[in-house]
Amino acid sequence: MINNLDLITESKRRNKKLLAMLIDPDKCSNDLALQQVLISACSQAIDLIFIGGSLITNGSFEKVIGKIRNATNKPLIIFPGNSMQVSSSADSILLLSLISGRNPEFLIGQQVLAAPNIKASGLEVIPTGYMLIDCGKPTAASYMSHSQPIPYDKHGIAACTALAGQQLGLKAIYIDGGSGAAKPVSNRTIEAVKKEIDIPLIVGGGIQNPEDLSKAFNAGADIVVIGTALEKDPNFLATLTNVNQTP
Ligand code: 1GP
Repeated sequence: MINNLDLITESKRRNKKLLAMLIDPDKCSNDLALQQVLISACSQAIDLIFIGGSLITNGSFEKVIGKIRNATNKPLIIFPGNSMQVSSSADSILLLSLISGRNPEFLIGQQVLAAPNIKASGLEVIPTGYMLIDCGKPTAASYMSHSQPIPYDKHGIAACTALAGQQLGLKAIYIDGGSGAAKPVSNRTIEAVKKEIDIPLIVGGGIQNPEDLSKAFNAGADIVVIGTALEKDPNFLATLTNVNQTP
């Protein structure tokens, strides 16, 4: 029985930081791009593979998951942009509730639509409070979810939102500037959220270099997610040797 939540929680307990690669199937439209993605996914630096996207236009969700599954046994976790992104070829799914927003469709509506498919898939469900932070520009996630991100410098709002998520019984909190954010979530926000919660903290959006990654880990992220930087430069991982993961 796959239990990636246990793996994540146990890593947090041991202060072993985890690096997650985000794969957007829409960006793997040609074989070369897919090949690059698979090479990165197999890199030793990557602990977890997240897959999903705000909008998938090329119908490649299943195909890309299948290719990743064939290439590696690393934990493969769906990070769904909507209720259609469910596949039994993955291990787990972050069942996201967009707790930073006030759009009921992404707080509970999409989850209701996905519930029967998730049950039938046999995926491990990881209930996750998802929080968008305004990191300098509108992102696909904020646009597609019709939700207003938490302002960049409102650490208190971010902290209380995460705490409420934990009190509601969610098992992880993901604070995200959105894919391709102009800058990462601030250290102060990560620290403020970390101080309030005991459950694992996932941080992503706008991580562009080893310094950004290091800062996010040091501020309290248990898992850092990188997508765009890896899409732009497959050699990015080679620069990370001294950054992650056990302090
Ligand atoms: C987006 O947190 C992820 O939801 C990753 O963001 O693509 O900016 O790395 P980037």
